[in-house]
Formats: sequence, C-alpha cells, structure tokens
Amino acid sequence: SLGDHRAKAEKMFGLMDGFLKNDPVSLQKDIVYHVEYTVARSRFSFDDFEAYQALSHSVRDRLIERWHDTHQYFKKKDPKRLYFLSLEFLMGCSLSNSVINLGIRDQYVDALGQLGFEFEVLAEQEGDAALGNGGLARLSACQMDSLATLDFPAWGYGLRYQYGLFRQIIVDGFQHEQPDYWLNFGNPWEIERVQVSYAVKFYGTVEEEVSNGSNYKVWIPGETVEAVAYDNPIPGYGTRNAINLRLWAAKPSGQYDLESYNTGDYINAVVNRQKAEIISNVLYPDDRSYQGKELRLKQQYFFVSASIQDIIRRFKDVHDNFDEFTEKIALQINDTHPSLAIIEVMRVLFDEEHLGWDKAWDIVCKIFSFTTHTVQPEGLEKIPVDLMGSLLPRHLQIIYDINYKFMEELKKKFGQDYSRHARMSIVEEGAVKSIRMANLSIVCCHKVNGVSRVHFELLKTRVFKDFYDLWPLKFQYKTNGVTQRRWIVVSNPSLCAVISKWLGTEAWVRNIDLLAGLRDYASDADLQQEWRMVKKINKMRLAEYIETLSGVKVSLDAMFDVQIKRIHEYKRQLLNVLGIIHRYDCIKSMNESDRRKVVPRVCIIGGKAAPGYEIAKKIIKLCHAVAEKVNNDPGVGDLLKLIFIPDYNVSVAELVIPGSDLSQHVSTAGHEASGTGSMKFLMNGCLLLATADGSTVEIIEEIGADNMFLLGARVSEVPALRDQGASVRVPLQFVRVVRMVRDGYFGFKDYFESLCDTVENGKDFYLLGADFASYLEAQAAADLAFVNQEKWTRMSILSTSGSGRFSSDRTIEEYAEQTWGIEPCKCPF
Ligand code: GL7
Repeated sequence: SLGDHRAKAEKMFGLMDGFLKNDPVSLQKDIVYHVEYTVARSRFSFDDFEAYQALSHSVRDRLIERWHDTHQYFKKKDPKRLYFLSLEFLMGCSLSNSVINLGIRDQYVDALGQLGFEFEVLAEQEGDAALGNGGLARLSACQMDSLATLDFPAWGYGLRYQYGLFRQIIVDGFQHEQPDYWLNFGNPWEIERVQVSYAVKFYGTVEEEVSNGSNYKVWIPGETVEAVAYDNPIPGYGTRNAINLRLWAAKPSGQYDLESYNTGDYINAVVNRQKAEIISNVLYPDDRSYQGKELRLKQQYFFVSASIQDIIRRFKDVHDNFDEFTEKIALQINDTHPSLAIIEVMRVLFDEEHLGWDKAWDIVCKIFSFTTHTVQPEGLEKIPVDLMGSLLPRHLQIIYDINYKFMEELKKKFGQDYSRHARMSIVEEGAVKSIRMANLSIVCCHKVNGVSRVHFELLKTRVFKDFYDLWPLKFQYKTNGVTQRRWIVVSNPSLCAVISKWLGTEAWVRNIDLLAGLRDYASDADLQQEWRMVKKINKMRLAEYIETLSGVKVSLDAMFDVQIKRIHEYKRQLLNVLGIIHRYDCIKSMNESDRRKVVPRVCIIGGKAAPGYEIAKKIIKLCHAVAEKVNNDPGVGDLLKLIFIPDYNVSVAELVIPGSDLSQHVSTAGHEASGTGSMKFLMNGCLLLATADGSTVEIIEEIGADNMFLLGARVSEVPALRDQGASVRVPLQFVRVVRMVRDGYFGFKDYFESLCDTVENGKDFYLLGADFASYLEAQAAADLAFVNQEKWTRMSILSTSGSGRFSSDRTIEEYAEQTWGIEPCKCPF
C-alpha cells in the first residue's frame, strides 16, 4: 500500500543520514570512496583520469539528489510540461558546469586542494559530449541550461549516439575524419535505465480491424527494436531544480525470432538481433543538407516513437483520459528532424486510443510548436515517399489524410490556384515524390518560430511566404541566445570575478540584464586596467595552447583575430583567408617605417567541414598552405601569424573565445539564420567584425554600430548584386589575391583551381569579391581602434554590458510565455 511504501522510503532516507554534505571532509570522503569502490582503483595508486572519474561520481551523486527531488515535485504538482525534442545536443563537458550550477565549486576546489589535487587539472581529463554538429545543437544545450535555471518543468529528448561528431585531424593540411567513440571510458554523467524501455516498430503492413462496430487501422510491424533510456541530469543555477535530458539507445528487442531459434540457427539469430543497435550508432555529420537516407529516417522515428510512448505513459500515470492532455503538455520540435512526432501522436490517439480523427487532430494542433533554423529552401528536409511508405506505412497514410484535408481547405480559401496548392502541399510531386517535412510541420503546429528578426522577415517574404499569407499569426520569432553560465562563468572565471566585483553582486548570473550596469564604468581607468588584465590572462592561456598544438609562438601584444565555426562557403572563411593573403602581401612590400605602424595579428581559424563537402575541405587546406608560407617567412615575423586550430568543439570554444580580441561573423547577408557564436564573443568582451546578417542586426541595435566593425552588403542589397553576375564591381586587390592562389604561390595549384573558380567569372554566389573592399576597410578600422587601447577597452566593456539580450534565459522566457504556455515550478529547498 501507499502507506507502507512511504514508511519504507522514510526508513531508507533515515539510513542515508539525510542529504549528502558539502563540507571539505565529506567531499574528500566521497571522492576517496569512489576511487576505491566505483572506479575500483586502489587508494595507493590512481592517475588523474581515475581521480576525475571518482570526482565526477561524487558530483553525480549530488546531481541525482536534486534530480530526484525535482521529479518528485513535478509529479506532485503536475504542471504543464514542456517536452523539447531535438536530434542534436552539443553538451560539451559537464564537470565544471555541474559544480558551478550546484553552487559547490569552491568547496570542491578546497577539498581537492587539501588532498593535493588541482580541480582544473582533473577537469581537463573530461572529453566532450559532441552529440551534434554546430549552432543548432549547441543552442539546444544552452536552452536546456536556461530551462533548468528558470525552474521550468521541462524534459529534453534526444538520441544517445555511440559515435558523436567525428574528430578532425589534420594531415599535411588536409582534414581527415576519425570516429569519436566518446563512451570508451564510461560516462559518469548519464544514468542507464534498463527498466525504462519501449519497443519501436518499423516496416510491415497496415490492416483493418473492427472494434465496437468501427473500423480501425492496425500496423503489423516487420521489425521491432528496443529503445533504452539514458538520463542526463541538467542542474539549474541558483535553484534546487535539476531537469532531465533523456537520450535513447537502440538495443535488440526482447522479442525472440522464434523461427530462427527453432531452425537451430542460433548464431545467426543472435547476430541479427545485434544489428538493431546500429540505429543509434552514429550522428550524421552534415549540418545543413539532407540525403533522405533510410538509416537517418529510422533514427528520427526511433527517437520520436520512444519519446512519445514515454510522454503518454507519464501522462497516463496521473490521468485516465485525454481531456487534459493539451493543458499538461507542450511539445517543441527543434527543426523538422523530430517532426514525425506529430504523426506519431496522431497515430496513437487515432489508431490506438480511438479518440476519433477530429479530436486527435485538435489535440495535435494544440500541443506542437516548431522552430526552423534554416534560410535556404534547399536546406529543407524531404523524405522520399517510397522510403516513408516502406519504413512507416501507417504514417504515410496519415500524412496523406492530413494533406487531403489541407488541400480541401486551400481550395475553399484560394479556389483553383493550383500552383499555390502545389507549392504548399505536404507532398511534392516530381521525379522523386517526397514528403516536405517543413510543410508538414507548419500545417500541424500552432506556432512556427524563426531564430532572429532577419530570419523571420525572410520566412515571411521568401521561404514560407504562402504559409504566412494563409496563417500570419502562426509565425513568430525568438531571437536565439546563449547561456552566460557556460560562456562566462565556466569559461572565463577571471572576467566573471571582475564583473561581480564592479556590479557588487553575482546576481547577473541569473539575471543577465544587470550586466547593463557595467556601462557606467566603461571609461573608468581602474575597471579598464582590470579588464585588460583579464584579457591578458586569457590570451596567455590560448597562446600556450597554440604553441603546444602547432609549435608556433605568438606575441601577446598582437591582436587575436578569431573565426571559429563550421566551415561553409556562406560563412566565408575564404574571405578571411583572402584578407590574410592581402595583409601578407602588403607587409611584404612595406618599408621599415611603414612596418613599424602595422598592428601585429594572430589570425585564428577553426572549424570542421562535412566529410563530403569538397570545397569546404579545400578552404581548410588553403588555411594551412597560407599558414605554412606566412608563419615561416622571417620577413614577416610577429606581424602576422595564421593558426588553424584542429578539432574545434565546445571545449575548444571555451578556451579560445575568452582569449580573443576580435571575432569574425562575415556570412553573406541573408544566409545565417541567426548565428550564436557572435553572442558568446560579445559576452566575453571581444569586438565583432561582422556583416548585418542574422542576429548581428539586433546586436547592432543593442551596442551601437560604432562599437563594432561592420561590413558588406545588406540583406536587401544582395539580390541585386547577384543579378549583376560577372559585371559586379570587384576591387583589384581581390583579383590579385585570388590570382596568387591560382598561380600556385602557396603551392597546390591544381588542387585550388576549383576553389578559385567559386569566386570568379560571375560565379561568386556568396559575393566575396563584391564585399572585399568593405571587408578590408573594416579590418583597417579594427587596426586603428586597437592602437588606442583605452578606446578599444571601452568598446569591449560596452560589448559585454550590451550582451544581456542575447542570453538564452531571455529566449526561453519568451518561448515559455508566447509559445509553450508553461510556468516555473520551483522545487522548494
Ligand atoms: C542553424 C543556423 O545556421 C544558425 O544560423 C543558427 O544560429 C542555428 C541555431 O538557430 O541554427 N541552422 C542549422 O541547420 N544549423 C545551425 O547552426 C546547423
């Protein structure tokens, strides 16, 4: 009975002697306990990695306490919950973030110090959880941190890939990909829940069944795979709340293939069962293109089906009908990748719960919202109908039914405008008949969000114009944000201390608007001096890293100029490299007195190219070829260095961003939906050299155009420039630097030919030539500003103080109020 259960629970809790304690001796005892019993190393001999493992387990215990309490509390209160579905989460490392959010970092530092360990050294033992590609995936991670911190009753769902994003290694300047088997040494941050598992069906046929005098469809699967839950507690900052990120792993189904066992083919039966695991094996490493692969669709449905079963099971634990479903549940789909969830809920409510089409449809339309992260229509996901029909036969039927009703609605509204119907249809006719996942999502969701104002304008006027005309109120935007916990407190402790000192409080860590208070001291000589000291410390850390990586010694007096992000033509790393070639060319032709005026630069570039993206890989090679020449030219010395940082990931970003003076965000206007890297640099007081694209437009509004270096055509000017084709005005310097690459000045003449072709002869789609003069001017303005360190520091302080709007806390508050309709549910202390 419930009473017995409670008595048992009380007794057990009493045995535990209450919650874990955080004084140094208790922490030390716990760490030593985990060395001895969890890691099973003798206390007489264990290395830093084993010490890290023991330390992590002791932190994990504390996380689990809060996580249990939070879930107990959510269960008791039964508030409306948000379920955040994303195929990608770039969590990075957990140790430092966890102890900071739990508020026990100092205690651990002390406890370890007394044992003769340095916290930082142990923290470096951790490897990144890289279950995602780029900005979209890191955004999910930042948003989870905000959801926890702001006490929202939320859950994340995703896939537990065995292989995260590939490791990038560079051999002779070329990118090579290596598998990232991140689970090799165990993962203390997850909790395996073998008892939480669901069967996920694939293939098979759909049959009719009569029940209570009505006809129903029944899906008879051809294959079943088991989804097992792995829970990852996400602690909030300054709260007892810790929410859950549940990741699914594929395991062979418990169902026996009786036939093979009976025929005595035991070995083959076991081997075939094992094949099920490949579903969650590997993350697709392309961040903006879709190939309609079967395995990818399987991954999507696997993750969606398990999540929806879990959500409905939890709802049914406390409700015996679906009347309150829409008041208790909001489902957010991160891009279209999880959009099959919509159809899955429809299928369960209609086929299995027998709610009837209208009621099921009404529920679906009220609970789902969707955020799109794409600008290019070509980037939208399409699934070939044949593939959908074979893997998910019942889902295809439901999609057709939804589309039929939608087309009827269009006919009523727009009459016989068939080209409009064709554009808006969920089903695309053509050589390969396909399902348009974005159209499906827009039709079924109550809100469609963009990720910045510029993006929203493009959605309304180009990408989803027809849908906007039909349902203007469905469309909104929530400008992206990043979490200051990770991007200042964890990664830049020195800056964090200075900010808290000058604001007289640490409250900005939860309430970022307080950062604006720094504005008053932007010209204060004392703050300026401390601010520069912080930068110097971070530059030293970065310089050491660079030297270890590349053997190149860089000068701390140089301006550290950074561009780190996925390599894409539209992000224009090539513009940066061509600018560096121009700078090199100028230095080479200078006399001694001119050289003395040059502001020394360390140009840092980092990022991964999708394995099949040839041009992006050539850009990486060009970086190395130019670096080879420039860095070894004794006539250039400290005036210019080019460093390519390999294997860019969250941890590398945490090291590089605080140590940069200037950062580049120079996408061709109209191509970056938002961009979030710029926000991390802004928070850390790095000045931006940027085009007026994505969220940069809003950054300009916050900090003012004179506190950054703007360049290039605007969104509205781009189409006309493109139309000019080969007759667009391109400066001579541009022609010259491209020629240097073409002529083999940096070697690899033939290899770089096709790269040069992308920016010349009227084929310069991303307008590098058209923007080159403006790029060089912005760079010159940055040089000029850097010479005046007082002015530069003021701009830097104003950048940090103006970054408040770009916290994911603000983004999440907006979503909670305008899209999800959820309220905080704070677990009492
Ligand atoms: C992206 C956008 O390209 C990027 O501009 C945006 O900041 C991010 C988060 O909204 O989403 N879309 C996308 O497919 N990737 C992104 O980073 C990989």
